[in-house]
Amino acid sequence: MSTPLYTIIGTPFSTFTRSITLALAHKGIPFTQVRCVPHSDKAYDNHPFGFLPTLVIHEIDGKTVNLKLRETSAIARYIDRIAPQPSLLISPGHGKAIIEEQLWEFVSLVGAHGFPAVEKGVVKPRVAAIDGGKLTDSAVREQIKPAVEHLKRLLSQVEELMADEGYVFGSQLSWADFFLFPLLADLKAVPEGELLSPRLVNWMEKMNKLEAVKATTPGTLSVGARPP
Ligand SMILES: N[C@@H](CCC(=O)N[C@@H](CS)C(=O)NCC(=O)O)C(=O)O
Repeated sequence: MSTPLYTIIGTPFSTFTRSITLALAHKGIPFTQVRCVPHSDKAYDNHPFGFLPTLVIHEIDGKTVNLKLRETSAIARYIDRIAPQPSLLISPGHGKAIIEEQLWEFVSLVGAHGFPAVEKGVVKPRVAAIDGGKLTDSAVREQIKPAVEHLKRLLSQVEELMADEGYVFGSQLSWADFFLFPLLADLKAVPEGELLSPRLVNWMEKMNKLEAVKATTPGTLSVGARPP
């Protein structure tokens, strides 16, 4: 078997990294994954600010380039261009979309507001408390109370943007699902997963049936893993 043309730099534990590996798996693009955490030497070797992920493109048109592409939304655009099918884009009429750009609006909102609210506010402190083993459940709940209140509001705003059933944009699986899923899979793995509404739980059950989701689950919080 030939060496994959793409390497993704980032631990499976990283939610932004998983958005990309979900798409690569869904589109059947072979890749190698280098498991490292943010701000590690490996991360800095590939990203000026030590963030995850970086997609290393080894060849373009048969020529070795080893180009390092950073920023998840830029990587998503590249993947769409080299492998347009199966499409992860939407058209007007998919879910609540009136124009195509509402897909990227959703993706950007999830990255800019969802990531800090879910990961920094709730999941990371909860996992640190579980691993530390010193705080009681009620002490943790007290500590993260403001973050939980913020997250509740954010989840209901996210749900507002979603179609009433199916994927984020109804019948069309899209990048919106692949950006939201890693965050909510982490949330579901901690006690604050109780914040997920029936609509979000149904959506997660639908997502869990995808082969790409199954293929990218090892190494994530949802199976009790820790980085890298
Ligand atoms: N804007 C970046 C954000 C990526 C990001 O925040 N990745 C996380 C890992 S999931 C990270 O590297 N965080 C390091 C930090 O916050 O210092 C992108 O879209 O790729």
